[in-house]
Amino acid sequence: MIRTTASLMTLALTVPALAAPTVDGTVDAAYGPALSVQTVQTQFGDATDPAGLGGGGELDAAYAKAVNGRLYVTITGNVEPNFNKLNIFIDSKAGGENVLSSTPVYDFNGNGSNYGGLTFDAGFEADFHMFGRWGGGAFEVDFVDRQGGVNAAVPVSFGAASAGTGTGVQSGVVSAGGNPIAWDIPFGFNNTNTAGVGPGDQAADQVAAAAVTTGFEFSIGLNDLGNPVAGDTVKIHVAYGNGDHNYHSNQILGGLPAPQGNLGGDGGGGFTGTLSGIDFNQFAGNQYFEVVVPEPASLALLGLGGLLAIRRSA
Ligand SMILES: [Ca+2]
Ligand SMILES: [Ca+2]
Ligand SMILES: [Ca+2]
Repeated sequence: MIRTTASLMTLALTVPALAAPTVDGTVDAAYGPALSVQTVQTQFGDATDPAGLGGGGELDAAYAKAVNGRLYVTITGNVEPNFNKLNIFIDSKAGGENVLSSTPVYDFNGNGSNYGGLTFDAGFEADFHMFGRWGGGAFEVDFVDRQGGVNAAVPVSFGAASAGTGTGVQSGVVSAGGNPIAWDIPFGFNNTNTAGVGPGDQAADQVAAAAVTTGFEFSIGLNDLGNPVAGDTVKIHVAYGNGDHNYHSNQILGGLPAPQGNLGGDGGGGFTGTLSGIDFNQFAGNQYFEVVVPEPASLALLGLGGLLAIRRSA
């Protein structure tokens, strides 16, 4: 009786580790607990429209998991339909930029160059920049290989939602074109959250933030991220800012110490035309979170099989 219970517990602990999330903008149990939970209220507006079409933007929590050769990520919260940007920087291979270069030119009016001078926490060297935005129609996503910041013309893959356009729940695909991605990036966007963090610059209600289940979700092939292998750590930094990439909100994951207002472009809420004054070393804690690439599912199954064989022979 005890042995049976132990075996079932082993199964219960092991099976979720093999399950891949469904990419639809809603957090699956397959992710496990959040890797980062918001620490400050939002100064970019608190979303109140249950249809997901109103104003307000916030980053409530982050979930990530590498499984079956792909990285799955969900950022819960809201993205205002005014072309404000949800920015996700990924450090998944050697090299990259700890201080972003202004050389790469991408996005509307080449505004990606406004990131030049922004400094991440020590140890975070960005390789890729993904960003999403919408204006009430289709949710759109770009994926940029920054190539170390040394080239102006960097490869960019783009995708717009193909389902649910104009509503608060959408989905689509950033199509593989070989450069920079060899495999599609499916994404889901669900903007219907009206809870989570409230408006302001004070400490966030982290229980409420962790309870939000909807937001932006995608998966990407590990081979399109420099092919991190089992045991490697992928670091992810998330920032909510304006459409021109020159004014950041106070919604960052990992979160900023509270109280904290908008970062603006100078780190203190001021507008300078670029993000060059932001240095995340000036804020306690890491403004990124980590996900470790696990052993391949086949090896995990082997481990489970071996464990059961030992129990049977006992
Ligand atoms: Ca890197
Ligand atoms: Ca909220
Ligand atoms: Ca920091």
